[in-house]
Amino acid sequence: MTVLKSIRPYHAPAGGWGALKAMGTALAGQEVLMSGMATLARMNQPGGFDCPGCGWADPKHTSPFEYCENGGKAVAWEMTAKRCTPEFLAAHTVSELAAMGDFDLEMIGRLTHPVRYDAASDRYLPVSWDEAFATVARHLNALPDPDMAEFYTSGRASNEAAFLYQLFAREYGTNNFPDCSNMCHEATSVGLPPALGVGKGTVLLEDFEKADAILIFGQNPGTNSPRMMTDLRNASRRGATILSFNPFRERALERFQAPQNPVEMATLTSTPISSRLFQLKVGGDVAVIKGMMKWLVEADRAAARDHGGPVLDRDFIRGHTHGFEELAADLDATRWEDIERRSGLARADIEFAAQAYARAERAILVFGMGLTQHRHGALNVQQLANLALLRGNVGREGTGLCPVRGHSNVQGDRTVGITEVPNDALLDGLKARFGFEPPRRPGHNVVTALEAMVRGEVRVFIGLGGNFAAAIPDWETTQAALRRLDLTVHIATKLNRSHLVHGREALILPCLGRTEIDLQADGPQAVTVEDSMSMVHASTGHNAPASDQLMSEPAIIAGMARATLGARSTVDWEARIADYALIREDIEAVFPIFAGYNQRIREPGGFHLTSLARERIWATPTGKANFLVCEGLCEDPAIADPDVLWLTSVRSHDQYNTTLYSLSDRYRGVYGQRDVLFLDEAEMARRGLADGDRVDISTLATDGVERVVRGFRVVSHAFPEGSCAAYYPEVNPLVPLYAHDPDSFTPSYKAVPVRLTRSSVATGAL
Ligand SMILES: Nc1nc2c(c(=O)[nH]1)N[C@H]1C(S)=C(S)[C@@H](COP(=O)(O)OP(=O)(O)OC[C@H]3O[C@@H](n4cnc5c(=O)[nH]c(N)nc54)[C@H](O)[C@@H]3O)O[C@H]1N2
Ligand SMILES: Nc1nc2c(c(=O)[nH]1)N[C@H]1C(S)=C(S)[C@@H](COP(=O)(O)OP(=O)(O)OC[C@H]3O[C@@H](n4cnc5c(=O)[nH]c(N)nc54)[C@H](O)[C@@H]3O)O[C@H]1N2
Ligand SMILES: [Mo]
Repeated sequence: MTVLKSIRPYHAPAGGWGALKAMGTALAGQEVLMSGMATLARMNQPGGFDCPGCGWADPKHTSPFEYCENGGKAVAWEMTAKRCTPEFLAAHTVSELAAMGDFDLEMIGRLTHPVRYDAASDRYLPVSWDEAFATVARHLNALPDPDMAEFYTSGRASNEAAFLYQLFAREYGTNNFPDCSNMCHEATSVGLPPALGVGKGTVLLEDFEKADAILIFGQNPGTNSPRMMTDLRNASRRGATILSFNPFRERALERFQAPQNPVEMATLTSTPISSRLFQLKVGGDVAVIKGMMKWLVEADRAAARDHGGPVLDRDFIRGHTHGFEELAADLDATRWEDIERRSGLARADIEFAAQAYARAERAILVFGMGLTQHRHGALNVQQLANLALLRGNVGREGTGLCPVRGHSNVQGDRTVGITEVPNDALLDGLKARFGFEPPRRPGHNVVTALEAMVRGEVRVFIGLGGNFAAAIPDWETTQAALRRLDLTVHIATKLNRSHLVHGREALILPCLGRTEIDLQADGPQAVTVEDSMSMVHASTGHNAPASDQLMSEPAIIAGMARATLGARSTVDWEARIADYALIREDIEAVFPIFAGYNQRIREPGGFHLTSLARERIWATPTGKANFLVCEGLCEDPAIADPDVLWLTSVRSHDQYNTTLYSLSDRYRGVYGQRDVLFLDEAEMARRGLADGDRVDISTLATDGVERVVRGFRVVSHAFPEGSCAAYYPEVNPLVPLYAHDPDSFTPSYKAVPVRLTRSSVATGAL
């Protein structure tokens, strides 16, 4: 279905009939309307499968309606009746496929057979599974150093698949585990431990029922975790204060009509979500948070002088924390005029937010990519932790930090060992269980893997899911490096860009999806996943596989491992594939927090992996929760150009990362196009531009390399000064590889300094 290009402001609330209609359209578009509805009834239910969409938690008492518009789309995309067959691939050269758009590639449908790249015909041709595994083995065993191979993971992989994957790579000899979370919540995983002793969130779903205030920084729940809207709506109805900090006025942060609520649906009413929306500048979060903390500290001093009630949780600060004096000194030294300039918000507005936060007995601080994907991502997260600690909002009912994870099992993959910097406990655990000596050298993350590829030090790339070539920054350089590899291997469900940006030899290995029956020697298998709130539960597919040639992810990994390691492996791979319960026993042996794994996943809703910070036990060097000072307001001194705009990249309502469900973005009023630049009218006027004009966007780089995307249509959107936005991944060519957080290596996807010029290209290429 072609949608005409248009820009039409969206006036309705988020959710509602529009959401139901969109879900129906997605299922019908994939020709699975009836079977899709039946499948959705099993989603997030006991004995059913875990939604392959986002990582938001499932409520304990499930209603028969535990899915959302975008979960529905994710299922429709996996269940599609369309197929990418060997006949289709034989009929198209890779160069022809590469000329197609990402949306059209995905629309070809599910991959049905393993294929290998044939350079002579420039086509992907069928290959047997054994031959495919032998190819992987030949390349890996030919490398003089195992660190010349990269083992990428995307966060949809189950715990069982991820554990086997790291087992294979470590027995082979490397810790090179670039992972999608390196581009996502790594700033959380790296930023939080020095503050709280844990790198994960500290809330459970039931805390949302008790919080008096919920502050949402840089996260767009209506699109990226729509099931969270139910929790926000309930909180709003209870009278909780919801404050949002975002350069965009995201519709779902304003008003929501619950598709599960018959009254709102029948009467076309909706629930207001945010009490206030603070439109801050791109990258202005540290300034806002420091401003709020400055007010809190000063108000607390004033209260002490006037014998009023405390504003800070002084007992908690005294008994549980370290570094308060240094934080207060830093806040005293921070001037309001700098805070206002850097945040784009008036002092009165920041004080309003601080007062609302101070009035709440219990508060939850939610955050997403708007906070993590910055050069100061870890510092952002740490300042938010400071804000929580000042009022004792960690480790108490109805309070906590809530990083909203992306992929449905990105958190679980890290828990079961996908990490390039393994600790001794993990390595010793592997050695004790399996008897081989795992490598102790740190491996590569996404950025260091790409740097090594650019230097020519990598020969083989294996991707467990995902779309690496499209998700990464700096396409011109990084995609060229991918093309120079000896072998690229992708375990995937659908054809995507990464399969076309391939090495000299290439394999696409098609796997089962979450909704499909995984039948192995000992019977049908379930897998397990961990959600954003550290709940671990089982997922069982019930649909017939898209093709009888598909293998499960664990089976593909075991196939590669057996072919590569042969007799030198100490692992009985076959037994583990026959019965995944054995893999869970391995996980339990290596990670004691999984004690009783196989029994506990039988509990409805699964089990919780304990978080020490939730119990106010601080696994930090000081034994306390630490206030961590960040100097200044995280401004980039290298960029002094007065014309600079800071470009952020966001997801549309109709995409799942690099997977496009359509070219439209309903809530932001964009239809049939993605090559748009959201720009404020004042910034347009300053540049002599009008709504509808086309511009080229180029990066103000410090390495002299030209990075430009052309022909983007200007769309008027109210932003604070100096901020603008476009869609991910269309602007990834603009993000320099060097522009990453020095602590967490998270690329600065949410703040690229750019300049605009009127475009000579009449229409966008998209
Ligand atoms: N339907 C759907 N669901 C998804 C995904 C998807 O693509 N589609 N992706 C999944 C994944 S992997 C992830 S990580 C999550 C992502 O979910 P989110 O974290 O919501 O991701 P984004 O849409 O990238 O950006 C979040 C918000 O940050 C705001 N923002 C941009 N720059 C700044 C800034 O400097 N400061 C602040 N405060 N805000 C800023 C944007 O306007 C946007 O509203 O969702 C997951 N769920
Ligand atoms: N500019 C910019 N860049 C970004 C971001 C941003 O906000 N802005 N966000 C970053 C973030 S948060 C993330 S997480 C990354 C995402 O990076 P990735 O996780 O690498 O990308 P996805 O688009 O989620 O991967 C989609 C592909 O996964 C495959 N797939 C789907 N289901 C399955 C399955 O069940 N098994 C297997 N094996 N494969 C499957 C399909 O082939 C599909 O094409 O992108 C990052 N890049
Ligand atoms: Mo993500």
